Amino acid sequence: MTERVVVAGAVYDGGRLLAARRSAPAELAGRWELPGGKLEPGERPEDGLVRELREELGVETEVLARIPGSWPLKPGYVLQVWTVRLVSGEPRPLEDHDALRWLGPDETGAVDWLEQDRPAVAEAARLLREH
Ligand code: DCM
Repeated sequence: MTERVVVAGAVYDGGRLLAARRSAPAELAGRWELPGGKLEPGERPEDGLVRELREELGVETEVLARIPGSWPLKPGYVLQVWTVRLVSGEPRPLEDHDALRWLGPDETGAVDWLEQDRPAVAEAARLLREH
């Protein structure tokens, strides 16, 4: 069986990283994540990520680079993460989220991230600090 890919974005703007609090499903609600979602069959990861961020946050984005790694989710799914630049719009929690926060590079420990997002968040914060 081939694994389905969940794409997520480390969205940057003004030297800060965007964190999104999930509102569903119940077992994930209240935890923070890098926003994204499931790729459609045949969809390029970069295209799927731009689509998901448009649907979930109402923003236009540009995908910059892959954060190396692939993290297991529920059986049959893996998480892959890209850095993303906000191009236009102000993110709003339109779908799947009930709060958003912009975090500076030394504030990323301030929210309760989903376990599977933590390695990518650490790398995203390191990249922000290098800037
Ligand atoms: N997911 C995750 N980390 C992310 C984004 C998503 O663990 N940064 C998980 C939560 C869901 C699945 O991927 O189990 C699909 O996400 P969604 O419901 O947002 O499509």
